Amino acid sequence: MQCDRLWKNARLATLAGDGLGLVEDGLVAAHDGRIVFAGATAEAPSINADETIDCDGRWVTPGLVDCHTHIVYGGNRAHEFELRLAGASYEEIARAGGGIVSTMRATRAATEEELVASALPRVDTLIAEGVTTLEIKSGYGLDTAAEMKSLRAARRIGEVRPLSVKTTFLGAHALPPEAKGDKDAYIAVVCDEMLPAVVKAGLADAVDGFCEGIAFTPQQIERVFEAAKAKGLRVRLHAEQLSNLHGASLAARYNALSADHLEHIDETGVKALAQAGTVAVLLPGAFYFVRETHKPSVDLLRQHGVKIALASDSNPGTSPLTSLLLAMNMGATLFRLTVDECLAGVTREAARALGCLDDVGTLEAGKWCDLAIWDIERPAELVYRMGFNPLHARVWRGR
Ligand code: DI6
Ligand code: FE
Repeated sequence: MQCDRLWKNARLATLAGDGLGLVEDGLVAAHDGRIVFAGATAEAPSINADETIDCDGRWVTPGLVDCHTHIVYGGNRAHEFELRLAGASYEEIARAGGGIVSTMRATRAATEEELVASALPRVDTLIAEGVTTLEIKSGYGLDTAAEMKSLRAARRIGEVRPLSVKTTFLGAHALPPEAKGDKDAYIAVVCDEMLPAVVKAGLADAVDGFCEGIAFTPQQIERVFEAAKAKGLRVRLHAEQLSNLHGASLAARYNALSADHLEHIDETGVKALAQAGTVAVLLPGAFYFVRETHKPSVDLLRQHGVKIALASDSNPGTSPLTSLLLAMNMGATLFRLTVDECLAGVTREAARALGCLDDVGTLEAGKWCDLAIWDIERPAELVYRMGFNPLHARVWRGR
């Protein structure tokens, strides 16, 4: 077998199948950016590589996948953080015209270039930890021009960095002030104006919404989902974050890729996700940062066989986090996820949540050769440490 590049003397966590897919003495071979073999050295075909890299026994995992971020935005919300430290709640600040709307103002005021420039240091922090696929949502523009600007900035990030970017249109994130409290009228604009423009420009890979008391009702979200379906786009949903409006069941009814947050999900919601094969994306950074106390019911998710992903939710208001390693530690410490669940949650299950499991998320022949190579003795170290980055090297599409 001829290939461009071969990584030998590696310990692999392929994540293929259900578990970690551990291989003690393994190798990965890539050709034209795709994996042609990943597995035990003893089972490998004879390979003739242009370049061979000796991993010296290091661990190799799939490149990490951050499947839920709002990483493109203007300004920051350090001031609101101070208000919260003085006793104000997230919901109080949002209702007083701060929160998402304050980031909307800064996002509208920024140029596309400025949005890219301010996001890149955050994106680079993720890249430095081995992230090779990144989902980026809009939702801080809240009018057609600013939503499109944000999504163009997101696409641009995938052009200027060695990284696969998946974009998600989140027009139904919050009500902009010019809507004067009329949520139904705004949702009509999202469906009839913003979404068609975004789709026409090829700027969205999926559609998301925020189903919550401070955001939109299930009925309003359903209109967005209908519009997405008509355009042939898959949906996902911010559901059950601060209360239970039965968003998970709604998402499942629309065959959603994922339902995200889920702190307040009940068994009916969990069953619906299981039946639809919708991935539960848990966001411990947001849980931690808003000092939520109601935990997502991981036991119910396990019991019903719902796949669990973990993401940073990187955003200025509820999760100013740019570390999937720390998200894993929080998933384990706060939600009691196992090491295997955490590692699968930022690789295989995150890829499933983005609908790109055929291309990334595990080390298997045919997928992009996206690798993270780690200076660790055992995979649990990736979950166990806090604020320490053991990445040795990162490979995106074979390079
Ligand atoms: N849920 C969240 O945690 C973020 N968006 C959402 O729908 C918060 C976004 C923000 O506060 O800026
Ligand atoms: Fe979010």
